[in-house]
Amino acid sequence: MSEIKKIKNLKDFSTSADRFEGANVLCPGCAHSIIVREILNATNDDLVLSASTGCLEVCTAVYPYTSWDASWIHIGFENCSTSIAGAESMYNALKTKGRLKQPDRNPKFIAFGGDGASYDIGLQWISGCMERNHNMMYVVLDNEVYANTGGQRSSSTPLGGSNTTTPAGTISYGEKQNKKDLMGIMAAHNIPYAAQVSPNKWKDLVKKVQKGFATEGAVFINAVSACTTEWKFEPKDTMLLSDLSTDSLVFPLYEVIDGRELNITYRPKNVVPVEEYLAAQGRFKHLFRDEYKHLIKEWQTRVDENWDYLNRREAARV
Ligand SMILES: Cc1ncc(C[n+]2csc(CCOP(=O)(O)OP(=O)(O)O)c2C)c(N)n1
Ligand code: SF4
Ligand SMILES: [Mg+2]
Repeated sequence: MSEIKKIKNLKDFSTSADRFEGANVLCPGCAHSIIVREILNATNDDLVLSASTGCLEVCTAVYPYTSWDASWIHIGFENCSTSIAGAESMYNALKTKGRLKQPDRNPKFIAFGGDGASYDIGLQWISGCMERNHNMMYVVLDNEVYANTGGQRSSSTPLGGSNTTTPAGTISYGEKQNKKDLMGIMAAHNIPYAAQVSPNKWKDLVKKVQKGFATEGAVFINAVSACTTEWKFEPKDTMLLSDLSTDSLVFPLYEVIDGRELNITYRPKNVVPVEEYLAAQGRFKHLFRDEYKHLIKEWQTRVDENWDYLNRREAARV
């Protein structure tokens, strides 16, 4: 068992163990890089990483350069999860056979995928990894859109969002479907640990990731990742948007242990109306037109109902 890394303060945390370099071509203000740094800086252990195709991969591995100072593989949407599960299985087999020179190093096996890769295309493969309970962490960088290919909707895209395949205009308010509850689906695999995180609440994120690293078995993390380009906000406002997403309860922060015990890990002192979250992003600006304003109410109702549901689950421990 490796030791849990001690973190003194934000400066110490943000400047330690840089295995993901700032040199990359992600858009200014992209939350992907902040989340990845927060996760990797939560441990000093060796890392075995994969990334499916998407902004994170495309912008950090422009041949012949790389931003990754760790074992890292770029692989398809489908097998980003299983490549890491395979590496973990191989590691265990070699350990069992006594063929590892340093069997006590306890590397961390982490797969990163976007929402397109995870909510849609790679879903059944992730499901298999979780069901087989591989000792790995799967992280979704959830920006609610296929960002890297120009902003197509995914099954994570929320109601009323304007995207290139569900554009808002005179005859449409944009996305017609509601966002898929991937956290619920993954927790229903009864895996040891599933959690939702956001980069603005870095202590909460680190605590959960370290808990995940200390867990024997499959861990699923859904990270809200504000996208300046597709959500349409100024790069300087990434943390403001992240605050709005957690404080409006659009992205509630919670964990589910063994598919049963649900704990809410952040309760905003002042809950922000969902309207403020929507108003801060260009992708929702049409919702403020008279004919679409009813959708803002629909949003608020859904967010309230979900919060109520999480609270009841927490109280009931089922
Ligand atoms: C099977 C497959 N289908 C389509 C593509 C084309 N493609 C490359 S990146 C990308 C968008 C990825 O979206 P997401 O997973 O949400 O990551 P993001 O770029 O938003 O971070 C798509 C559709 C692909 N590489 N593989
Ligand atoms: S398009 Fe969005 S996810 Fe992609 S690099 Fe830019 S801000 Fe990040
Ligand atoms: Mg995406």
